[in-house]
Amino acid sequence: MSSPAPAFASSPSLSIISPRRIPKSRFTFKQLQQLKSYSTQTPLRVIAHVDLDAFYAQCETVRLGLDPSKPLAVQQWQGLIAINYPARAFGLNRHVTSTEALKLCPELIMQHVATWKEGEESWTYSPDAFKEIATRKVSLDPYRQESRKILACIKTVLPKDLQRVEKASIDEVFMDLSAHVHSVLLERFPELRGPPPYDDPSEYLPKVPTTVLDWKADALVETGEENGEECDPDWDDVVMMVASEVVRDVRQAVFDTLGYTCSGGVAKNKMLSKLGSGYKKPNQQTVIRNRAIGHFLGEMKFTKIRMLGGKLGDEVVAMFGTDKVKELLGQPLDQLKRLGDDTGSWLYNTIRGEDHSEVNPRTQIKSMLSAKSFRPAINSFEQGVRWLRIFVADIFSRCVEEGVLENKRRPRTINLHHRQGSQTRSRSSAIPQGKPLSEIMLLDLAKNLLAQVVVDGRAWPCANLSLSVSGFEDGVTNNKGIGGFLVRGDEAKAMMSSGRSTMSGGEPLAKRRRTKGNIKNFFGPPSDKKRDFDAARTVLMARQKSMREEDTDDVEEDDADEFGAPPLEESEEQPTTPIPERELYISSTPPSAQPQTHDDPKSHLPKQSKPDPPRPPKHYQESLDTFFCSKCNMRLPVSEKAEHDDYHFAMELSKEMRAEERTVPNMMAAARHTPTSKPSRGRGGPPGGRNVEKGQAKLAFGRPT
Ligand code: DCP
Ligand code: CA
Repeated sequence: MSSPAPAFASSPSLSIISPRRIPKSRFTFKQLQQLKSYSTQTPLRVIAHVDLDAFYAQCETVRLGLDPSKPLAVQQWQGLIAINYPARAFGLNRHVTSTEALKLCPELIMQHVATWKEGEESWTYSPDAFKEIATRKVSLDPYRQESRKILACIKTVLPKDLQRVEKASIDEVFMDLSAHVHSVLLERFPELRGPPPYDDPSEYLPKVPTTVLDWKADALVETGEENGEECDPDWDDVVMMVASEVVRDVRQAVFDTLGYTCSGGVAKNKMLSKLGSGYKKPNQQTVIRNRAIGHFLGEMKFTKIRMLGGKLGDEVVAMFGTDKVKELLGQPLDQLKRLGDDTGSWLYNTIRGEDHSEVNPRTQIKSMLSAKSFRPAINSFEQGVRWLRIFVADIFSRCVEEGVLENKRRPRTINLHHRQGSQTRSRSSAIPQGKPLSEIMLLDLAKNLLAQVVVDGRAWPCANLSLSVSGFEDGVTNNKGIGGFLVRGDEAKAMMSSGRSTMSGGEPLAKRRRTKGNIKNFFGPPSDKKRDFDAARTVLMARQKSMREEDTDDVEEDDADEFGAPPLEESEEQPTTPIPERELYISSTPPSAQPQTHDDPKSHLPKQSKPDPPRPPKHYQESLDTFFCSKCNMRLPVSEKAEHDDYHFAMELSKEMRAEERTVPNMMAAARHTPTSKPSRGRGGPPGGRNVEKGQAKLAFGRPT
């Protein structure tokens, strides 16, 4: 809906005093004043949106020092994820493969994104990356770094005390320019400084002194009215013009300092300013004056509006048989509410150009995720750990950017998602808050989560792993007890690098631990499955041990809550759901009996008549090569000795844990085989983490003290 053309309303009080009608603005002193406080209600509000042109492609052009007029695309495996404007002229878009792209544009420069390689400590640009999808993972770090520089540059252009900037994505920012423009207006137009007539803020502002506004090269969205441009401008037009000067300066500074072009949009709210920045690209800016909103939106497909591009947009199209804003404007509110009350109201306002959402400079990262789909699938704990190292390095470097070393912000929870076929399993644990976050700490936690999945069985082949940290909170900086743990600045950086070198020095951690005379060496050369299980179990044991040590050491601290119970979450197919009580699920099935998806289902153990302990399948009993287990007083095949000992080991571990009256400060699932008469048909953890599935024993732990 178009804003009414300036009506130059007369102040009622003035018209009493003067028989002549003095032309006035239709905006009041109060509305002008509200700009200063970034009010979302003033009709003079002004927001800008800046979006980098073909962002990743520009990053590569700048990084490589290339001529920006040359066609360039950013490649990810066989696809293209960013295409610069010279390349778009050849008809290239994101749906074209790298091979097709070269046919369309033989001189195309294709730069593959940076990647992390399994076993390497940092991402690199590798010419062979596109061939190595199985062993590499994409890194967006180079683009994030540039994004940060751009944001910092934008902030230097705006007055320090009058800026409100929200990073909306890796290449977009919103700026609420209201307060800044307010100060410029008062400087340029002394008549606005007030006080208002009769000291009444509801008095109308004087008329704009000039009818000529210099919009420079800006794209000005037309009003669509026959004499639209002949109407005298009002203060909202002047506000837009001043804001567009600011945006021009911002864009120029980004280009001069960093070499990037971007496009801008200026309008009265976020929704419109974003539509504005995309209206004319590249390297242009568009102003949507209030008087042009109706015309601008009316001509548009509503599916272009944020939030209406996906399912909701499709639903609206299906319900009302149109994708045009103009036609939807004819639908009364109660009709739109067929989509739901809130959605209907939101849609009603949105297509009329109304959006009162704030520019939020404190929009902060809530979670970070690093993931990889495996083609081919991975098949061992060791392989999984190698990917975890990459995920952790990736996430930790982003945590550092968030100020984790200075303890400004830190995550509270770490989550691992594991997908095997159509089944997804999740494991979570709390990140101890009482000591500095380090890469090695995250890796230990991540390994522990993967070990839990492995020990539960049916972990391989794994098609997708993802690690995330969430629950970011501002760091505790004033707590005396915790303060002792905080490491800052250089000290922290040194610690971080030592963490890295510890991890990267030769053998993986799990392997080094295993070689210290552990149970695996006693067993002799293990089968793959056994080795995998051992590795996972070793991690769990080490974790349990270190948690005990931590518990003892840290309990002295002032704030023991910092070491409180982490929420244990476990789910399948669904996002993780917190469990009210801390519980440890103990699988009752020995690993040899657990169904593996790659196993022949017929090879599953037959039902045993005797429930305790597990008995080997018949063909094992026929073997002459047996050993006698004094613990369960029976003879078993030597080939099963390792796993059988595992079973006793796990039983002891389990007993030990039961015996522990106090709770360990972090969740730890133990390797476990509880005697059973038949193999578990369970599929990992209980759905939603609440029910103990068949074949599992549940150990409930009390609340931490
Ligand atoms: N991106 C991606 N995959 C997508 C969309 C985007 O990897 N499906 C990445 C590459 C882009 C960057 O995000 O360079 C920014 O996305 P934009 O949608 O803003 O697209 P561009 O900046 O590339 O182009 P434009 O000039 O249209 O903004
Ligand atoms: Ca962009």
